[in-house]
Amino acid sequence: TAQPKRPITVIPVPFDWGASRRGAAEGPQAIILSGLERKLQQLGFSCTIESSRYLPDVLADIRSSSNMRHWGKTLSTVEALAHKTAQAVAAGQFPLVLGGDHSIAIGSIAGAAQGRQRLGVLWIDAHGDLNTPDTTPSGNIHGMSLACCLGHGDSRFVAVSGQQPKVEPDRVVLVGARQLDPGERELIRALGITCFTMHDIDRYGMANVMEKAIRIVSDGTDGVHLSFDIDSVDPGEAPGTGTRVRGGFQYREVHLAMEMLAEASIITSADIVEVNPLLDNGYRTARLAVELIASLFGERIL
Ligand code: 6HN
Ligand code: MN
Ligand code: MN
Ligand code: MN
Repeated sequence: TAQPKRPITVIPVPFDWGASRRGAAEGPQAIILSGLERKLQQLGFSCTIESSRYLPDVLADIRSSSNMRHWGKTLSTVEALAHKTAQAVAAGQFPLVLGGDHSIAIGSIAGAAQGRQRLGVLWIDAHGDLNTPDTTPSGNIHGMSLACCLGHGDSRFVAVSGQQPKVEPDRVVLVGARQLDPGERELIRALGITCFTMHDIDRYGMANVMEKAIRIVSDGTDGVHLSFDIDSVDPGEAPGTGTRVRGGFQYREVHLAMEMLAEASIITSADIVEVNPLLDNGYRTARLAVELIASLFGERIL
């Protein structure tokens, strides 16, 4: 069946103050230079790459605390991104947000949730990003973004763009987790969030896991946001990222996941985050990101 091809608005977010190291801010440029636009056009999409001028200049903002590092810079950035993402949705476009570190998902999900009552979120990541200022081991906001979207954490971040929470726990699924902090495990249990760990993928296979994940995030929802952290992929394939964890997705496994999402045709907005060209082996990880985006938008082998 022919899928309706909504125009894609690529939204770059050159921001990395939510992580403990620099470099993810160069991710959008690296992904764009790796041929994103031409690839999407080959797949039949009309595609606009936004400039990053919609983002405020945050350098002078030094508001920070030990358990919410650089929160001032991060808050103004995610507020601007929420607005930009919501505009794209309202214009009938597919927002494809390029990170940047994973803190930016607070903004993209806030934007995607505007005008929707029952957003689903598929969070593909080696981590849970379910810490709060009370449980964070690092103070890095990129480890707290999913918790914020669920209404847990710093109230200024939970309240971005008004509506709170952005998403209900029974419409959230994690895939690929293999490094969860104690507080994150507790929150997953307390909220009853479905989490398919690497153990589940080893045991049941990516196809089974993705079938289940797709069913849960699309059941009764009015849109599904994909938040894809490139560190879900094994560091052997994706070395260019800041918080590498061994034992991630293999190359075909992660493509299969994206291909199944294309087939299911459920994703209405997405972010791809944590590509760090400063830690990469050339453009290897950025190029992988473009390939995975292509699979997500329907590229097939035959
Ligand atoms: N990411 N759980 C760790 C923390 O600092 O909270 C790591 C977070 C990594 C976040 O990869 O998006
Ligand atoms: Mn993440
Ligand atoms: Mn809503
Ligand atoms: Mn991660």
